[in-house]
Parts: sequence; C-alpha cells; structure tokens
Amino acid sequence: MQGLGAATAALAAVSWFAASAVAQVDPIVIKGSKFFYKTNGTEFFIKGVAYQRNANGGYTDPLANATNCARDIPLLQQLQTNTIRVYAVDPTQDHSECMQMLANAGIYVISDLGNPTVSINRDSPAWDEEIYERYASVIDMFSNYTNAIGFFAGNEVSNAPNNTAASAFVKAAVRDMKAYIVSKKYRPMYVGYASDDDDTRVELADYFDCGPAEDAIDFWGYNIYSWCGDSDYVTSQYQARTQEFSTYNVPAFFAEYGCNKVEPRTFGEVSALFGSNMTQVWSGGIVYMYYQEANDYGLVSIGSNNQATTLKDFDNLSSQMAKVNPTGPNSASYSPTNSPQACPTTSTWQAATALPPTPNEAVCSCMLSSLTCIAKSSLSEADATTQFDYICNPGVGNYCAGITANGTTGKYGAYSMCNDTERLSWAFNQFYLNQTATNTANTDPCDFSGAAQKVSASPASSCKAITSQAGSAGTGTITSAPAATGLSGSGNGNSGSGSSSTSKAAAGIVTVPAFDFGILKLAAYVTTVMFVGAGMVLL
Ligand SMILES: *[C@@H]1O[C@H](CO)[C@@H](O)[C@H](O)[C@H]1NC(C)=O
Ligand SMILES: *[C@@H]1O[C@H](CO)[C@@H](O)[C@H](O)[C@H]1NC(C)=O
Ligand SMILES: *[C@@H]1O[C@H](CO)[C@@H](O)[C@H](O)[C@H]1NC(C)=O
Ligand SMILES: *[C@@H]1O[C@H](CO)[C@@H](O)[C@H](O)[C@H]1NC(C)=O
Ligand SMILES: *[C@@H]1O[C@H](CO)[C@@H](O)[C@H](O)[C@H]1NC(C)=O
Ligand SMILES: *[C@@H]1O[C@H](CO)[C@@H](O)[C@H](O)[C@H]1NC(C)=O
Ligand SMILES: *[C@@H]1O[C@H](CO)[C@@H](O)[C@H](O)[C@H]1NC(C)=O
Ligand SMILES: *[C@@H]1O[C@H](CO)[C@@H](O)[C@H](O)[C@H]1NC(C)=O
Ligand SMILES: CC(=O)N[C@H]1CO[C@H](CO)[C@@H](O)[C@@H]1O
Repeated sequence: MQGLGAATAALAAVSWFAASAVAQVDPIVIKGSKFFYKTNGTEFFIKGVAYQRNANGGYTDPLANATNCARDIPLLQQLQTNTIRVYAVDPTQDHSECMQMLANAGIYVISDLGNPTVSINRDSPAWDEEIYERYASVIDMFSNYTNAIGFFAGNEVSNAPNNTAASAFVKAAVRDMKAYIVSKKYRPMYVGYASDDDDTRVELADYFDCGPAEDAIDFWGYNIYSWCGDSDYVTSQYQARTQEFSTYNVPAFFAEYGCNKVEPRTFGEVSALFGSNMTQVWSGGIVYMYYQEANDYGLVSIGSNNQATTLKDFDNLSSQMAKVNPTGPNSASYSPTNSPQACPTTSTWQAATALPPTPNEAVCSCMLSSLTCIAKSSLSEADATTQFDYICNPGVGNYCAGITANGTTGKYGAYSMCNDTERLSWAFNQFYLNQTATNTANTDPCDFSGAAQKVSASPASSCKAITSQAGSAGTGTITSAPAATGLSGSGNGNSGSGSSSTSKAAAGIVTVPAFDFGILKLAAYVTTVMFVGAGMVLL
C-alpha cells in the first residue's frame, strides 16, 4: 500500500503543467482492425483503466480537477496505463490541465458521449436534438487534444432481447457523430460503442459493424467480466470471443474487464489479453476501475483527506501489467483483409437496419412555423405528457406517425427527432386539420383543454422543400435539409447479475453495475405513449 499526499500532488500538477504547456502526443489512428501511433506506425494496444467515480444519478467530471489528476496520474503510470476511459464529462468545464498532464504521461482518453440525464434510454430510445447537442459538445471539447482517441456513442444500451431495437438509435448517433467530426474538419477521432456481454453479443457486434461504412462504428468496446479468479483462456471463454472477433474489420478491445467474484483480483487475464493468442484480434483493454466504490471494483481508495491509497488489486494489476509486452505489425506492413459483418437476421434481433433521421433544428423550426394550431410553450412536462397520451392514442386517430420512431419496423417520422413542444404541436395540428375538414360540429378543434393555441403559419420560403419532402403525414424522408446543428433524449442504466463465485468460475453473462447512466431522466414523452387500449378521454 502506498499513499500520495495531496500537497505533493498539487506541486506535481503545477510543475507538469508549466513544464510543457504545449506538449502534444502523437495521435492514435486506425487502420483495419488495429490502432497505431500515427507517426511511427507502431501498433497501439490499449492498457486502460476506467477513471470515473460512480456517482448516484449525477456525475463528477473526472478531468476537471487538476489536483485530482495530478494525484492519480503517477498511480496510473505505475499500472502502465496509456488510456483512460471516462464516462461523463461536462464540456463547459476547463479540461486543459488534466488533458495536458495526461498527455505528458503518454495517456490517451476515450470518453463516453452521454451523461446520466442525456443519453439514449434502452426502454424509450430517442435520437433527438438534445442528445445530439450534448454529444457534439463533448466532441468539440476534446477536439483540440491530440490524446483524445475517440468516443463511445453508447454503453450497454441494448442488454436484452426486448430492447435490441434501441440499438437503431445508438447507431444513428454513431452515424451522425462521425459525420459531425468530418463536417467540423477535426483531426480523425473515432466513434464506437461499448457493449455488455449478453446473449445477443454476436448480433450486437454485427449490427453496429454492418452496412455502409459511414453508418458503422469505428471500433468495438466489449465490457466483459467472464474471467473470474484463477481462470484460463478457454474456461473464461476468451478463446471463443477471440474466434468470434477474428473476422472483425475494425479494432475491438475490452472496454471494461476485471471480474471481482474472487478477491483480491489477481488479473491473470492480463497475460492472456496481451499475449499472442489475443493480440492479433484485440487491441488491449480497460480495467474497471480506478476508484474504490460500493461496488468494490476499485484499484485505489480515496480517503477523506483526498489522499490516494492503493489497494491489493492495484498491486496485482501492476505486477501483471509489468510482465506483458504486446507487439503487432507496423502499420506500413499491415494489409487489412477483413470486411464488415453481415447484418443480423436472427429472430432475437429486433433493430431495423433503417436508422432514425438526423436531428436537425432547422427542419423542426420549418415544421413548427408551418403549423396553425400549436402547443403552448408554457405547457408543463406533466401536461404535455397527458396531451401526448391523448393525441397519439390510436383510438383517437392517426396523428402521430410523423413524430414517432420505431426501431423495430424502421419507420421513423421525419419530425421524430424534434423536441417535445414541436412534436406535440405537429400532432395537435394534424388533429386540427382533420377536424376542420371532416367534423364541422367541432367548433373548437384547437382547444386541447387550453394546451394549444391558433397561430398564423409563417414558414420561410426555404422551408418549402423540407416540409413538402416530409409530406402531409410527416412520414417522408427529408434529403434537402441544411447541415444539422443538433437535437434530445434520456438515459440508460446498467444491470448487474453475477454467476458463481467459485475460484474457476464458469464464464457466462456476467455484467456489473458500471457507470449509472440514466437515473434521473424522465422517459421521452412520445415513447411513453404505448397505451395498449388504455381507457382514454374522448372529445
Ligand atoms: C512509436 O511512438 C510511440 C509514441 O511516441 C512510442 O511509444 C513507441 O515506442 C514508438 N515505437 C518505436 C518502435 O519506436
Ligand atoms: C424489457 O423487459 C424488462 C423486464 O421485463 C422491462 O422492465 C422493460 O421495460 C422491457 N423493455 C422494453 C423496451 O420493452
Ligand atoms: C481549439 O483551438 C483553437 C486554436 O487554439 C481555438 O480557436 C478553438 O476555439 C479551440 N476549440 C475548442 C472547441 O476548444
Ligand atoms: C493460448 O491458447 C492456448 C490454447 O489454444 C492456451 O492453452 C494457452 O494457455 C493460451 N495462452 C495464454 C497466454 O492465454
Ligand atoms: C478538486 O478536488 C479536491 C478534492 O480532491 C477539492 O478539495 C478541490 O476543491 C477541488 N478543486 C476544484 C477547483 O474543484
Ligand atoms: C423546442 O424548440 C423550439 C424551437 O422550435 C424552442 O423554442 C423550444 O424552446 C424548444 N423546447 C424545448 C422543450 O426544448
Ligand atoms: C379524421 O377524422 C375522422 C372523423 O372525424 C376519422 O374518421 C379519421 O380517421 C380521421 N383521420 C385520421 C388521420 O385520424
Ligand atoms: C413498433 O412497431 C411494432 C409493429 O407495429 C409494434 O409491435 C411495437 O410496439 C412498436 N414499438 C414501439 C416502441 O412503438
Ligand atoms: C498474482 C499476484 O500478484 N497475486 C497477489 C495478489 O495479491 C495478493 C494479496 O496481496 C497476494 O497474496 C498475491 O500474491
């Protein structure tokens, strides 16, 4: 055990930062299914540690406090760390000091794009303006740091057969964030996904990799906890997973590993992961996790005086990492031969290959400005929910096809990515138009218990192409929209289930409570509207 005093850490922070305020690391680039140092073409294997406190519902940005970074980086170096994974950052904070200190230590960053309140929710998935803007803002923040390798557009979102459809929304996020990086002319930064290890693991990996390259992930992260205690390459199913990924055409690595069913963890999997059986297929992995928390996965404990104390797992991991020296081909002599996987066709896989539309504020503004009966902007969330429940009920009519998204059928309303006010306005207006045309007895078809108001439509001339492509039902495909800016959503959680805790535990579907995305956010309005013939209010 050892500690590093806060005072020492603070001093270190100052001197490191001053020493090389402009130091840059060599960017990591992808070729085929491997990562490489850009300049010398040496293969880059991720020797990673997950670096974020697991706050309950909220989050603490792990890269915004230079004192803490200075305390922790020397310890990460003792673990041979060259990459950290962070799960939620606040783009409005200043990350320059931590990013610089990490760069000076040769440490790269892979960041999740979501946060606990804004990310894609597996039970009511959406890919909308709010989530788009959040994700894009994280990319903007990291774009100036050459030690930012890339991003996870989702973490364990689909984790069971009944929520595989949510992956269509995550894949749309991958597509749009890749396009965003290109449109902003940023240096290459990559967008991937971090999957759990459930029964749909093959379908998940295939789905995110299949189809047009511009829609597909740049890398695959695998959260895998199947090597527990004194296991081995075969028993742990590492061999089976390696065979599965041997044909994968983009880099794959362990985005979380380190089963703790047997403690202290001895990390025998390190010699397998970084040994020649696996280095041809895998690009290393990220140990879960730095901080000791209630879930007992920590390598380091932070005391009440903010002092860091290394734990037994730290020492064991440190000695295992010291023993490995993964090597691979140089980029120049490496000719990738794998191609994208085929899209899954099994009956357990529900996500359509057709993806949701790109969130685009301009499209939604055009739509809103073309309406004559709209939702009052003063509407409370609760009132809006009530109104969605009413207007989108199939028993009332068919007014919501333009604003709903179904990842199973692959049918997405052109305005399904708009915000709640915009979508509710669309539905009100659809109802209003229908009543005006078909039901003259309804003298106030834009009432909705005071939730709506009549306005004059005033679309800009540039809106005509957009609204006509969307069509009168809003179900068309818009191809003439201006470059997307950004658009909303909810969160996803992580589930835990253990298997046996025998020393040589059988591999299985073992996931652990990882970062708790999505505790706070209410389900998106429209997707809560799944009334299965619920008793509803009639006119
Ligand atoms: C390539 O560059 C990286 C980072 O600068 C360095 O760690 C690595 O040792 C270099 N490879 C060789 C073969 O010199
Ligand atoms: C999937 O099943 C779980 C447990 O039965 C349930 O809580 C969840 O809402 C379901 N998700 C979907 C999208 O149907
Ligand atoms: C990145 O750096 C450039 C040049 O220093 C600066 O103009 C730009 O605002 C920075 N971008 C971000 C997102 O910090
Ligand atoms: C490599 O694979 C063989 C089985 O093919 C296994 O016996 C051996 O233990 C593995 N090596 C490591 C380091 O896991
Ligand atoms: C950084 O974290 C330490 C605890 O390690 C805390 O005492 C300090 O106030 C934080 N600094 C800032 C600027 O938030
Ligand atoms: C939705 O977008 C409109 C602009 O079309 C904006 O005025 C409104 O504030 C947004 N509402 C929410 C809840 O974000
Ligand atoms: C429009 O209203 C009429 C009755 O007033 C109804 O029969 C019809 O289904 C409605 N159209 C839609 C699209 O809901
Ligand atoms: C998607 O459409 C299918 C087929 O119509 C339906 O069974 C399912 O409930 C829909 N899902 C959602 C989330 O509306
Ligand atoms: C493989 C290894 O390093 N094992 C050590 C893990 O930590 C325990 C407790 O400190 C030691 O007893 C093991 O030797």
